[in-house]
Amino acid sequence: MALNLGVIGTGAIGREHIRRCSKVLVGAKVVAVNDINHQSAVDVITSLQLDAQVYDDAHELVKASNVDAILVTSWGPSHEEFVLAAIAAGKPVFCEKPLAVTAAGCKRIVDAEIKHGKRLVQVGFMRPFDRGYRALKEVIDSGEIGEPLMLHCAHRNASVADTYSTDMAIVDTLIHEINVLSWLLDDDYRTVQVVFPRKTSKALAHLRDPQVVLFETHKGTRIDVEVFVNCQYGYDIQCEVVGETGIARLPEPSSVQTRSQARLSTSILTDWKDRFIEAYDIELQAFIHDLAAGELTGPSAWDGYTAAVTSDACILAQKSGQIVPIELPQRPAFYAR
Ligand code: NAI
Ligand code: ISE
Repeated sequence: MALNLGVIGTGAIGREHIRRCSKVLVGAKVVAVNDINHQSAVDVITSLQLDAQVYDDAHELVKASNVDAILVTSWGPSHEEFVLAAIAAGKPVFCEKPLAVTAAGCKRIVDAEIKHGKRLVQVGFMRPFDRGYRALKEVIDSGEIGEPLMLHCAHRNASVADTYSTDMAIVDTLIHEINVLSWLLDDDYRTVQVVFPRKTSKALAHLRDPQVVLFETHKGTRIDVEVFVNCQYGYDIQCEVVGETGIARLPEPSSVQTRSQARLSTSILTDWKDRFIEAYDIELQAFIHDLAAGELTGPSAWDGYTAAVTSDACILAQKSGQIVPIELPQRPAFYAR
């Protein structure tokens, strides 16, 4: 029997997730949608020709008797309220990153879930589902390149909205690397420093761009992540792992190579929706499948919480220019890997 989904937030990623749950994935259908912009909710069900009800009150959607599970795809500051409401109703919830905008908010969700006694929350960290990162992890875990010593990474967006601020480079953008790199290395972060290179003339006055985030892990691995959100040329995610005996790189997304007009070329994607399209499909299919099987296994509320603790330290490091310690709490048995 199909899982009935209620979706809160019908903006860019909300529409994408509604489309994939309705047209691509198996085992679920969208029966209810909500957005503070009523017309946006109406437009999405009209354009996808869905038989779904529009709710003007998200809490009524959460409580609706025909809604089995919730997708939270609204703006970050509203996530905590809706995830807590889903837990209070005893309903599973897939929440886009960030789980909550503060570590304290994430902790409230962790506490509510533990009190409920069973995992209900999956966070929308899709990179561990990406074919390229999985292949990279297999190489690292196989021991082929020895112990990882250094990682050189980049997270580049062609451009960002005028409302994008310097701290969003951490909480909105780097948060994906915070999640995926600790998973990749099976290691935790110990310290962070943020340095600002020469600023690009393509960024608005209020935004410091690019920035370089330098982590040290507990095992001593050094990681540099360049976050550059006005790079102009495309959406480009890079990760190179330097090991004791070799180097492994995240594969480029597949694209046709052409030989034409005396040039050899391969196009670069421009949109996160396309770069991670398969990973989004897989993460949500896993959520639907795991619920049918009775146990969630994807990125947990604990992963959302530790990412928020780490991003808080990154923000302090942005402001102080200093090396800031990252003190991650002990993982409870409830969230055993
Ligand atoms: P968006 O601005 O395009 O859409 C957000 C929608 O939520 C808007 O339609 C807005 O009206 C609605 N909304 C805001 N507050 C609400 C509330 N209290 N109740 C009901 N509806 C509300 O934003 P976008 O890009 O879709 O991002 C949404 C979330 O998804 C963010 O947390 C963002 O970080 C995350 N995201 C994750 C991505 C990923 O790669 N995993 C990619 C893009 C976004
Ligand atoms: C956006 O919110 C995302 O989550 C994308 O994956 C990321 O690449 C982008 O920088 C964010 O703004």
